[in-house]
Amino acid sequence: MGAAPVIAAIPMAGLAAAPALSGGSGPSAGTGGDAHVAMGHASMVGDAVPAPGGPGDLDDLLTPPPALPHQPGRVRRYTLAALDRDIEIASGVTFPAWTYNGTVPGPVIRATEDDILEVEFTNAGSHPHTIHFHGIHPSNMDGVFEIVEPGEAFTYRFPARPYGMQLYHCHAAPLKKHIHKGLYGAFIIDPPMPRRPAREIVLVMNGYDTDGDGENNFYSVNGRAFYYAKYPIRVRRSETLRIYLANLTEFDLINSFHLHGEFFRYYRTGSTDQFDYTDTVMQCQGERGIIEIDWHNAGRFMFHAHQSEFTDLGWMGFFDVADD
Ligand SMILES: [Cu+2]
Repeated sequence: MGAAPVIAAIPMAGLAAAPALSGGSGPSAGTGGDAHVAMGHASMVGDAVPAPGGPGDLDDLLTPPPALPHQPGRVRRYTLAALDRDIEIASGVTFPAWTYNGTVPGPVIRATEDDILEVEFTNAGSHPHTIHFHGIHPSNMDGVFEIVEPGEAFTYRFPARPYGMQLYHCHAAPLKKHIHKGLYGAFIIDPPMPRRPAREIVLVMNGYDTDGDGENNFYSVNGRAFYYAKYPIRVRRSETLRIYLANLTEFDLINSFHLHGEFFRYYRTGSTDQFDYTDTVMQCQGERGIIEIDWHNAGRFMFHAHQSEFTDLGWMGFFDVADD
């Protein structure tokens, strides 16, 4: 093959703090105030990829808590705190985030249908926040009317339903800002009849506007640009891979997931048995679904947004499928 492909076009705004990227031939000319500056050629996968953090850093966001058997009335407790936190979202690029529990996205919440979900929320941030869950619940648990001021707390408590891939996010005004700053996460509700065994992971798609112009400069899954290109996700060919996928990208109308070399079942929202058989899905803001992959081949397979700009700005990764 020819020259290695360019993987990253780092926006101007990120450059001040960005270290030199490996293998670069120097920035090329920009195209104006909104210019993206090509940082040269770098490896597309492995250690040479410029991505923040070390291996395993995102394991708590990638791997959901295990599903529990159906037991109506059982209480599932979670504790969430809103925290202002500077986080590294791309190599050398820090974002002043508003977080749940210090990460973007926030922690994965999981319950089985008919569990009582109890989320103790403390606002330790500098702005008023709430938690709005998707799903079925009373209006006084909807995260819209009870604004939780800094230093205050609120406990959300309601039966978890319906089963499927749900999500949660802050619903304080202005909504666009509170979501974009990072207050969102995955919320899985398991069906009464357990899903069949699988390796399970969570991928939350998002973006970051680092220069305040209302457009995203970086994209990722689980919060860090190019992370799963640097650290491919290892899976076994004999094991179904189940992906709980959600789109919390602000500013852009849609995001998407495309898998190379394979097809998968896609259950939109995951609340029925209906699925599409495809290799590409599109999600609007707030949409989510469940992907199930039965691998035909071992090897290294890329996954990424099929909006090429999102791919180049961080939303891409790889599965290493091991034969066994
Ligand atoms: Cu908020």
